[in-house]
Amino acid sequence: MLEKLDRKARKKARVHDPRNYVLDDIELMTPGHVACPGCGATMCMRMALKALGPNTVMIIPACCWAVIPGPFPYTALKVPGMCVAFETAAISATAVKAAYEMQGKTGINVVAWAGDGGTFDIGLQSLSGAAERNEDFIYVCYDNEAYMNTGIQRSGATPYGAWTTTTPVHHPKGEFKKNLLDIIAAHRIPYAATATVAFPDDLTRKLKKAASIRGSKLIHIFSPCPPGQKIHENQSIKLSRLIVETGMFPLLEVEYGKYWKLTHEPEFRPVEEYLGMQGRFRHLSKKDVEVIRRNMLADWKTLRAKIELSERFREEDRKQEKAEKAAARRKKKAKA
Ligand SMILES: Cc1ncc(C[n+]2csc(CCOP(=O)(O)OP(=O)(O)O)c2C)c(N)n1
Ligand code: SF4
Ligand SMILES: [Mg+2]
Repeated sequence: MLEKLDRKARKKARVHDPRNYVLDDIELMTPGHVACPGCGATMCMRMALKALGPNTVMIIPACCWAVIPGPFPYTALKVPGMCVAFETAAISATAVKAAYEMQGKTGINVVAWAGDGGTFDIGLQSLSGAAERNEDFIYVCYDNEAYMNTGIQRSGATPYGAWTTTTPVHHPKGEFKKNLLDIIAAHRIPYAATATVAFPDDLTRKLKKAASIRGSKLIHIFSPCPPGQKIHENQSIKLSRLIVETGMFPLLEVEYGKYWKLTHEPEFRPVEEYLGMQGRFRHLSKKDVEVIRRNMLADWKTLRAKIELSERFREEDRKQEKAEKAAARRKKKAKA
């Protein structure tokens, strides 16, 4: 029914159902790129550019996205891009932002656009340094949970139990995925969030919010990779929805490492629905699935506690603000 409504009516009908969401018309990514069909990273970029607009510069370390725009002099990006060494996304973005500022050019979104290998592992040191200094950039990690560009090797973002070429079926990954949001929240940057392309309203709102804040911002986007996760090329959106609705990838925002907020309450569908879609988990036993489910539920307990605590912090802040205002009023009155 929604498809039959015109653009205006669909926009008006928008509730929190991502299917009702109408993306901005602006198109800053062209067809003719060289990504695989169904590539989630490509959808992420298209949506991100719609949110950020033409005053954006992409700083791209070694990853699939260093290849996707196509060979020089052609490019599928209508914004400037700069390819940088694998481990340097955050520091390169810092340098580009500083160069613009020295030229008096403000209002440009300098975006470090890196894969999970370039973020969770090899670029973590440069990201940590830049975040600790609160450098002014948006860091996007499109996370396809392995080093896909070089042939699906395991990364620190690869989940427990997954097959990759370096964690074969008879010896799948035995470690749990690093928690990037926890790591980055510990740097107390003004804004960090998670997103997926199955929730475009949430994703674009978070990017717009990041663009409106000065300092370091990080958006961690789960990004399906059909050849790497062994899914059909038409299943990327479904997979992105299921990772959220099973509770495996909470949609979150965290401000200053202190205020945690859930932006979508999952349905908590069985984790088998998400795992079962992917060839990389086909070898898992019932026991393995149970380990994954229990670990996920334990993570949720910690997360709920953080969210509850955040609400208390906000309440305390409100009280403090009220008290300060009252004191200022009293002072003014006494002077008068
Ligand atoms: C210092 C260095 N080590 C290794 C490589 C080879 N390399 C290029 S892309 C890549 C994989 C990147 O993985 P990720 O960051 O997850 O992005 P994806 O390919 O999955 O998009 C690797 C290992 C390199 N270019 N530079
Ligand atoms: S290998 Fe994966 S991430 Fe890379 S272009 Fe193909 S689908 Fe996209
Ligand atoms: Mg990757």
